[in-house]
Amino acid sequence: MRSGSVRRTTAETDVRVDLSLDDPGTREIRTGLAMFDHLLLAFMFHARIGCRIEARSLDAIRHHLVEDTAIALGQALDAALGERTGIVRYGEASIPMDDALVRAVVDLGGRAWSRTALDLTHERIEDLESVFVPHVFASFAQHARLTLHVDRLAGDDPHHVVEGAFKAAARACARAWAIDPSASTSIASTKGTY
Ligand SMILES: [Mn+2]
Repeated sequence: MRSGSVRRTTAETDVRVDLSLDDPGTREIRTGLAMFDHLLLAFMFHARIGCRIEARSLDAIRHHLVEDTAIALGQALDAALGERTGIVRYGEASIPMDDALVRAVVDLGGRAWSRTALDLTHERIEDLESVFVPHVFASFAQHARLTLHVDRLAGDDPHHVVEGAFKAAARACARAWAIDPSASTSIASTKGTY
């Protein structure tokens, strides 16, 4: 069973994340930001992850809360993936949501990189600042040691675009960490290591 737990406590936030890649039984998410909870739940649901996420702001600065939650999520995923043996490694998903169409492509080979091109022009989406969205993906990718490219292919409604992005990233990730039954070696790299 691939699982990871992280407790990250700083002067700014207190974040606890428990993830289970292979047991989607429970999903409890509380960050205090409704739209962020909504997006994280969409991610966990579509990645088929069981999770408990409790994030509390200690300094009332929203940027810190969102960033530290993404860092803890990435660290918990890195722990859950372990040696990353036997996995497909790459994943891709394009997800429509009415007017919106978003593509996410993932590499779990240990290279931390993120590029988010969603063309968000609204300052806020519900109670979440748009500028946080690429920062969440970047912090998550850095600490999970994965490469993530997210592109808006179509769409005007920013709620649909952003929700589509989280769902696409989730489906791409789930495909990438799926166990590959045809893998001839346990590491999906010609180097024999990530
Ligand atoms: Mn929604």
